[in-house]
Order: sequence, then C-alpha cells, then structure tokens
Amino acid sequence: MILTDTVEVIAEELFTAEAKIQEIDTFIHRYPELDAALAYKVQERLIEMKCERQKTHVRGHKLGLTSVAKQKMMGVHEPLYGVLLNDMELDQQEPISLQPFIHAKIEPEIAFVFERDIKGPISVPEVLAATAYVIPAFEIIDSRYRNFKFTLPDVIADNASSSRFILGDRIRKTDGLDLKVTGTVFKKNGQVIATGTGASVMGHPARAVAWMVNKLAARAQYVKAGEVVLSGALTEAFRIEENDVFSVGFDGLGVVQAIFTT
Ligand code: OOG
Ligand code: MG
Repeated sequence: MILTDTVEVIAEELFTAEAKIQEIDTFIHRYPELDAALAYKVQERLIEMKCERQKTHVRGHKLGLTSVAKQKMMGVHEPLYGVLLNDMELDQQEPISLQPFIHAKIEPEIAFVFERDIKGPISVPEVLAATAYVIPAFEIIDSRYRNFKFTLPDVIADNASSSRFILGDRIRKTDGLDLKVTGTVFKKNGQVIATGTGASVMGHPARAVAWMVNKLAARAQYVKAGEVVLSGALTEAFRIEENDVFSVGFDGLGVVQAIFTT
C-alpha cells in the first residue's frame, strides 16, 4: 500500500511539474526506497496519466545515457529507457516555441522503426534484421528536476527527461549501411558544435535497442511494429536559447533541423 502511494505521489508531482513548467527537487532523499525497479513503476504510472489526461497514446520508446558523452555530462553511468507519446512529436518545418519548456536541451539521435514486433531475448543482428528503416532525429529533453540534475532512479521516474522529438524526412533501409561508422555533424546557428559516430552509442546504435528490448522483456513488454525507437544521443546535449537553429547531418542518412522562436 505504501509503495503504491509512493508511485502515485511521485508520478503526480512529475506530471504537475511539466504541466506548470516548474522545476522540482529530486525524490531520492524523500523516498530512499526509490530504486530503478520502483522508478520504472512510477514512469509507467506517469505515462498512464498522460495518456488519460492529454488524450495521447504511445508512439514508441527512447534510450538515454547510451553514450559516454551523455553519461559523463549527466554523472549517471548507466543507460535507461522511456516512452514516446504521440503528442511529443514535432515537425521540422514548424518553428518551435520555447514557452512549454523548463530548461530544454537538444541532442542528435538515430531513430529506428521495425517491420515486425520485437521481443527479448534478442541479439544485435536480430534487431537489424527486423529494422524497417532508420531516420535522422533530434530529441528535445527537458528534465523536470532543478538544474537538470538527478540520480538514475529520479531520471527513470521522469520518463528519461523526454519532452519532444523531431524526425527527418529521409528514411533509409539498413542494408549496406554500417551504423557504427555513421558520422554525424551537429550545428547550432551554422557553427559545428559537436561531431560523433554511431559507435558512440554502446558500440552500435542497434546494441542500445537490443539492450532495451531485453530489459522490456523482463517486464513482459516489447516494441511493436511501426513504433519509433530513439537509440540515444551520439553527442552531448546543448541548451536551447531563443531563436536558435539546430541541424544535424548523418552520413548517408540525411539531415534534420529544429528552428526555435521565443
Ligand atoms: C537523460 C536522458 C538522456 C540520451 O539520449 O542520452 C537521453 C538526460 O540526459 O536528461 O535522452
Ligand atoms: Mg535522448
């Protein structure tokens, strides 16, 4: 009973923080029992609340902290996963207002879409064989926690800091493509701010996907055909300021842009 209350209280406070655009304290001190397993229960409850109250539905999944660059930046040294909802998707042609965000950051990712349901146990070659296509993507993350600082259970509960995502329009089959050597160039207002390669994501972006699918299997969950999976940032994330324009190009995959207003 007490555990259920903990889940309910944390999910409700995270929901409210996002709705009111207010940063909050992390939960780990208030609830020392908050471990990764309990935090995934909070995340599940939070997603349920969003689906009910925002009349949205699951669009896919995301990986986080799958690169050394991101793990170092955030001081959390394990990957995690979260859920993408339909109302998180933005169009790269539409200017994006900064009003709904607390302290948003942007990061380049490779998105996967699968031609059939994928369930654990699964290997990297099996993930690649089931991939319908990959798409260049941006993720906008916006932690609900003060100063964008958290522990692993806190960030799991907060649905892995997810906020929005943008998909490019070129899609590519993975045949003849070696995603581990796929290079990326990330620009802000025309200047290169970071570069990376597919291998920065757990050695191969498909390894991150396999890792998540195997974790989901332990909770009797899986990735459905047609869902989007963001495999995790290849570089560190950058704070978004008014009127910034970001673009990211992936060798052989194409480009995606994000145009911000005030
Ligand atoms: C956690 C989410 C990280 C990624 O791609 O590494 C993430 C965070 O850094 O706030 O989405
Ligand atoms: Mg990300």
